[in-house]
Amino acid sequence: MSSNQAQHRAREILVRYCKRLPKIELHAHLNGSIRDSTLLELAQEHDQRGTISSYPNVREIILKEDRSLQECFKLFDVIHVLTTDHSFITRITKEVIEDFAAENVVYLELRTTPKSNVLTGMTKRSYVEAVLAGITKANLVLCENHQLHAHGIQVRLLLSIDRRETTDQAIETVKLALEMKSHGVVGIDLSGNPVTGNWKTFLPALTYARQCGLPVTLHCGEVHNPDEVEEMLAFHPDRLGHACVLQESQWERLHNLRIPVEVCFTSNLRTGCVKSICDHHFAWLYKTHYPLVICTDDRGVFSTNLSSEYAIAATSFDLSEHDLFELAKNATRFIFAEEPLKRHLDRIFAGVEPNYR
Ligand code: 6MZ
Repeated sequence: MSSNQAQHRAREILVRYCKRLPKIELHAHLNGSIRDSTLLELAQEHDQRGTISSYPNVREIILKEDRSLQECFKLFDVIHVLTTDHSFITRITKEVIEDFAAENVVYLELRTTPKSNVLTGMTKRSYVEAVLAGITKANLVLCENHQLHAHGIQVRLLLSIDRRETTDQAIETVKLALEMKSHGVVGIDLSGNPVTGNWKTFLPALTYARQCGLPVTLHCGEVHNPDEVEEMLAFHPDRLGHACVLQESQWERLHNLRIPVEVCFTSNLRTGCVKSICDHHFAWLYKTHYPLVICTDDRGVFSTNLSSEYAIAATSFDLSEHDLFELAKNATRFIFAEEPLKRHLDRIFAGVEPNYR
């Protein structure tokens, strides 16, 4: 076997292993995780209804390979035009869950920004209800095919606040999350274009969430903004998304705070938040036994999946299969869901551990 063939074979074995591994996904945006084929179908439907002006343009934007961070946010604007119907929201939720289940994700914390739209009669509440309907549909389909998904997939929801929103809109989202707690909403996320708005606008809403016992995760340090990073660390959220661009003293501070970090390799590389995989802060986090979890961010927008992200960790940082298993297993410590579910997930990992030593 040539060395190329051997490498190819080793890669195949690794990818198969990563797919088989039970995994926890804690940073996945619903509208960033839609299949390209579904987006194209929705675009065609809108084209026939005359609700988008140029199908070829939309198609080109959807299928573009490389995107800067700002181009990503242009794409999100396009996607949001395509997903304004309740039925579409239900459909994409169901498909996204099926896709994660198909690669052995056993717990998915899906996040999405509740949106209102006067034209389609959508309110933040009806948006979330459409998402919940998608979760129910996915559960039904997956139950019917339970032999394909030995451990099943538990889905919980985080409601996101977009950095373009106002304080009042953010508070509305937190109130909605509190009302929907019994339906599987387990926390709040602050996301959106990092060069837009001021995160302090959302501090009243985030503080309110915390006072009411809702965990909070913040997108932090996707771009150079040391003052914001400083303030976010002082707020001490329950988790941090990305945390790529920090100053020396802030890395030290983070190290002491031990706030779990949601790491998204492909997203960080594609958007240029991190120059190369060798420069990725995962190396430092991992070496120092820092609490972290590997995630996808936007599996559709970045054409990735959680198994590939684990494979990237293995090949780029020389991790063994057992190291990957430990990473996946430890992620249960950082979920926002209730304790009994944590114990259920721990049992899944304990049950399969002998196969992964
Ligand atoms: C910050 C991001 C993001 O909420 O409509 N989003 N926010 N940084 C990122 N890194 C690339 N990727 C996605 O999903 C899409 C929304 O998630 C946030 C943005 O607000 C985007 O509009 P939902 O389901």
